[in-house]
Amino acid sequence: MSDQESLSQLLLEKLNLLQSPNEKINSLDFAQENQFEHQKIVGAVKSLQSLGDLIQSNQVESKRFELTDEGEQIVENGSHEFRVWSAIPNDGSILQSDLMKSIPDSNVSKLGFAKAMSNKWIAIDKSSGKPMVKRNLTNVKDEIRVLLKLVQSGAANKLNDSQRNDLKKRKLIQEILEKSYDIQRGQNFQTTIEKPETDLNAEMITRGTWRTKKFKEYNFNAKGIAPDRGHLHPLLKVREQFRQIFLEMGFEEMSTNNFVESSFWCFDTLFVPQKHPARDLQDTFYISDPAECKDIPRDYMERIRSVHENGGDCGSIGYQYEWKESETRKNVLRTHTTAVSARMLYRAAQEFKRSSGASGDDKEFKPLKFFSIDRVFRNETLDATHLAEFSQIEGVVADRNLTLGHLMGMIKAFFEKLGINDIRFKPTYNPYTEPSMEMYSWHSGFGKWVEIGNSGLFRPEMLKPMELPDDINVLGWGLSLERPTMIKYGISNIRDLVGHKIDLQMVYDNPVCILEPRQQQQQQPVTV
Ligand code: FB9
Repeated sequence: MSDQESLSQLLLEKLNLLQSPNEKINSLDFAQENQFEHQKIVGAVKSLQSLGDLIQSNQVESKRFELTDEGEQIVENGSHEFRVWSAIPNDGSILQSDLMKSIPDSNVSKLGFAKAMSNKWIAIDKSSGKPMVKRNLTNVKDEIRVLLKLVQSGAANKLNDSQRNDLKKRKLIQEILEKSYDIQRGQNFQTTIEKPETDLNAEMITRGTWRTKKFKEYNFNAKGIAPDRGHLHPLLKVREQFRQIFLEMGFEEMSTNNFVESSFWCFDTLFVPQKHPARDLQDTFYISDPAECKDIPRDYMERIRSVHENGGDCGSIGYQYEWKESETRKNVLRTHTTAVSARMLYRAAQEFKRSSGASGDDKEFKPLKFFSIDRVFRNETLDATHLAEFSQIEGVVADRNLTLGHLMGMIKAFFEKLGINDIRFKPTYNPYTEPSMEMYSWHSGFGKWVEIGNSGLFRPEMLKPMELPDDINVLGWGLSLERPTMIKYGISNIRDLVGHKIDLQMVYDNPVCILEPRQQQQQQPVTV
């Protein structure tokens, strides 16, 4: 018979001894009387409850007092005031400072001295010019200690209200709210625990014993065993939220299924000069095989060459250097999804040229709104928030006469949907956008402005060679997926979010991430 069963048996026998059926036993009293852990009794009550109405029990709350650590100390060493009084020689006096020093814990000496004074147990005599402390009473009773011992022995009810309030005020005792059970005999009370059958088996049926057997109630509310199933990684949960936001704003997703990109699309079309540090080996992963990209539109490439060398025909002087085809054909792991945006803009420009060329008339240019969320790779120094790869989120809009105002408006509308409203813009530099801005938002938790992304209006040196109509401007902005996810899930080290060291439980236990906007419910803005 297990502990719990023997405890249940004991409880039944105790109940059986009660005079009347509606007499009750309290689980806490029963535990104290029999030196059992209350939790074990609660376990026995719960198991008896599950056997149908053998017993009746209802949860009750009771208050009781227990000593605080300081209270324990006083029971141990006497009250502060008593210790101060005791430290004074019975027949003499002591210098106040020596008295205070004689008691190691200054908290005790200070409180004790004040209390002993107010109890008129001691007095100060300054007649000698120095504060000498002497006893007023030759003997005193350490009332406090006595009362605390009573509380400790569970007899707090022996104290009167003012005594109890005084001890509470001195933080020597504290009130504990305790849940316990009042139990009494149930309709089908009996002292033998007949473990109900949990299964109907063939033998019971053949021998008909099922008729007399007691069967355990079906617990139709029992939660089934959670089927082992896959879990979306937090990054993918947040990615889905960002996707929804873009789709709500009428953006189309760009296909980003090519981690390997030519330097042409990754850098040159974006007017990133071939000597730009971002293209150095220590910043970009170059592919050794296939090292070179074959299919680059020849005419477009020549326009890129001239815009780099001398600005082409878009009112720019370019970079005035000798542009190399060999450099542009080098394959890399893309360092940003802006390479994909370049491909998309070029394709749109060529399509528009073809369609308007074919019809000859100045066809209406349909505004373009595209987004991408996918992996990019940078050969960066690894630290707590940087890996050699991250997921870039990018939005691009192409339309007639777009301005910086449109860009700011679009960025505000985008972050509004993340519950982020107070955004500040700071000028910055990107080779492919002018003007360019970093965005910052106030982070109340960190108590500082946090950079939440980058943006700009794509340069004519990038757009003209694509043969986009002159008055088409293109705005773009970008941020990472990891940063918001780390903030949302309160993760400070990127290695706890990505990689073989992450604790899968965190993935299982983390609810779906909702980056919902403010007006829905007074939710805390997503702290950036
Ligand atoms: O994500 C970034 N910060 C960020 C974003 C969101 C957030 O919380 C959200 C609300 C819930 C919290 C933080 N950053 C961009 C800012 C910094 O973290 C920065 O230090 C790191 N940046 C990455 C690049 O690091 C080298 C983040 C990454 C980044 C930077 C720029 C772009 C995209 C990602 C871009 C762009 C761009 C510009 C113009 C046109 C088109 C695209």
